[in-house]
Amino acid sequence: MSHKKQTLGEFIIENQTAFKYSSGELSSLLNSIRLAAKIVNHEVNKAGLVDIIGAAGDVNIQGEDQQKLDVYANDKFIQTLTKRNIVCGIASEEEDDFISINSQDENHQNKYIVLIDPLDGSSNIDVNVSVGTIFSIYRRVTPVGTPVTKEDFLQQGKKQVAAGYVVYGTSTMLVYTTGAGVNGFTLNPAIGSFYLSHPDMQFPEDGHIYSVNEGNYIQFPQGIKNYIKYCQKDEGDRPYTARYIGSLVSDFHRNMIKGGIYMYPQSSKNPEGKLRLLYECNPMAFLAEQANGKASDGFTRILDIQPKELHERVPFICGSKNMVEKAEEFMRLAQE
Ligand code: AHM
Ligand code: MG
Repeated sequence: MSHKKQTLGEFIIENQTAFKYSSGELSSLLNSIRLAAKIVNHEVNKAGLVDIIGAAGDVNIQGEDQQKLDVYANDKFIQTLTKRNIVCGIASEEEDDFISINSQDENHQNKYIVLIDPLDGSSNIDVNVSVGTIFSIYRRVTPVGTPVTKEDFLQQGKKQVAAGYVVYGTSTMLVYTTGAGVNGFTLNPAIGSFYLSHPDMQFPEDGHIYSVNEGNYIQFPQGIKNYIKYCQKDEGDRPYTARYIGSLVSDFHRNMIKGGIYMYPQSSKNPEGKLRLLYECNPMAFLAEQANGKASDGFTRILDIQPKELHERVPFICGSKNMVEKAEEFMRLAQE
């Protein structure tokens, strides 16, 4: 069969045996995400048509306004993930605490933990700019059949068994990894199926795009300031091009295809950075490494960080390997 015609459903089944646990459960879990992604996509696509956009009035745990579509996406992913007896716990950007599934049933065999940002970049919705869903999957560390604990969620990113994102862009794509490379699937909205369109995605080792909210420049650490000046210097293949959508998934997706670096550093306003380690940075870092890229907090590999809190934030530098290493070098030099 030609790769171009392969659907996501077929791909998941065909690659199931390559996965070390290979029980079919992860395939089923990925299929739930595929299904929820289609439902959310349908709703996101008509955001401009129906009166669903705008703040729902709630404020999430980080003190940010929640858009109605965030709530919708959160509900749909949780509903879909809960239905099959595979997932034992879910943590979401939109939920203060983790959700324990089947915790009353001692016979349940559910092994997987899902961490999710159901609709990232949602402030972009009312201006018709791309948003995304980010997901991260682990195997639980506590015994099967017992209620999940925080320990199941606070695992280092390198323990992820799968991660991915959906970008609701000019086309909708689902991009994921199970630790054997990164593959991208594009939704054909007429048929409602995702097709393998971007097999074995790779960050170019070098790039010419830098993505950062430069409005925060004055508040950045000196190493980042110096790196930004380096990007702007008229020398060799520089200056680089600045591209910042303000939607992590879209900025990452573009940089992976074209070559580039995304940065959300610490600042005096956000001393820990803004992005969340567990359901934003770790999944993107896993994807980046699987696509020959790199992800760091400026000094440490993101996937090595031991999380302490569910909603913990971390400075995030991610993208083409040589660019991330250069930014790290500037961080190191500024420390000396
Ligand atoms: P959110 O989870 O509240 O949507 O915030 C995450 C988003 C990222 O998608 C994006 O890269 C970043 O926040 C943009 O932040 P800023 O507007 O401060 O540049
Ligand atoms: Mg988010």
